[in-house]
Amino acid sequence: MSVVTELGYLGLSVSDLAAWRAYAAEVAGMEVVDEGEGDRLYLRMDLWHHRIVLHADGSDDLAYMGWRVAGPQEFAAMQEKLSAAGIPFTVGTEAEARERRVLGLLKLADPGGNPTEIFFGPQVDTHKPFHPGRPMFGKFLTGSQGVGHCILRQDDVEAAARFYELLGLRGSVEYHLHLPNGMVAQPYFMHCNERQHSVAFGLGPMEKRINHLMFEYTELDDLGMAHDVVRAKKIDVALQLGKHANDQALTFYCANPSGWLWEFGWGARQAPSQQEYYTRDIFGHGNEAAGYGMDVPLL
Ligand code: MBD
Ligand code: FE
Repeated sequence: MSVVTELGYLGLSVSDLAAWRAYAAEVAGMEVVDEGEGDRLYLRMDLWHHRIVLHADGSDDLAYMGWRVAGPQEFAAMQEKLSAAGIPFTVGTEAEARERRVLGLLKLADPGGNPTEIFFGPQVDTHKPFHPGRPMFGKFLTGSQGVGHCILRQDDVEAAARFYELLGLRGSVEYHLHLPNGMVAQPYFMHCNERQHSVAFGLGPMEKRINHLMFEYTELDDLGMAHDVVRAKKIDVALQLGKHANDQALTFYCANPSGWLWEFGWGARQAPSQQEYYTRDIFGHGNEAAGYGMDVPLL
């Protein structure tokens, strides 16, 4: 049985690399690494070579997501599982694996058409302490929980759920949200480790592949500091500070330089072993800046 263990890395296509460099460092506190290639920057959140690559190729959307498997045996077993399920994939060449700083790489697409990669063996720079882009009280919460979570575009939620189940994630609908138009939004959340969800979908049609990336600080004060910076820079906030019912993280959502959202968080609980659903959040998460695909009433 081969299952993915974490959302390990993301590639983002961006048009304004300079704006992203400033946002990642000064707003989020990530370490920006420029290796002089000219067409990309790396964002570090821990000891990995990178968790995020910013590719300056202009589409301002998700470029790819990387899901980790434990090692070479799991990597081979995953290929057998995908083949048996009739899911097409290509095995990354040595050059492609080196580009991602991994030992082994598969490339495929999820049912929504989102470029998806499965890898093992990330380059971990244990010799290079994490150095935040601005002073931080603590760290980014990664480790066995991976980068964070994403909400993705999926036209067919059932197909998406079956695909991510095959990869080894579990989950279900976790909210029934009554919309002003009388419809009920039923977002679907899936996990593969203690992080309450690593991927979610089912919030309706989306312009981009990705609605948001959530990442988490270990210290509440870092979330507060980020919030102060966002307010001082007058960056659009789509959802105000609030606490989700499912992961119970304190979060807010603000625009990134590509015009989609980063959800800054702290204090999430771990995934419970049995499914639950909710009809609203615990507090906050008021809707503020509209037009970011998060105009859903969570309260
Ligand atoms: C989340 O992380 C989220 O983005 C939404 C919309 C609801 C619950 C948890
Ligand atoms: Fe989220």
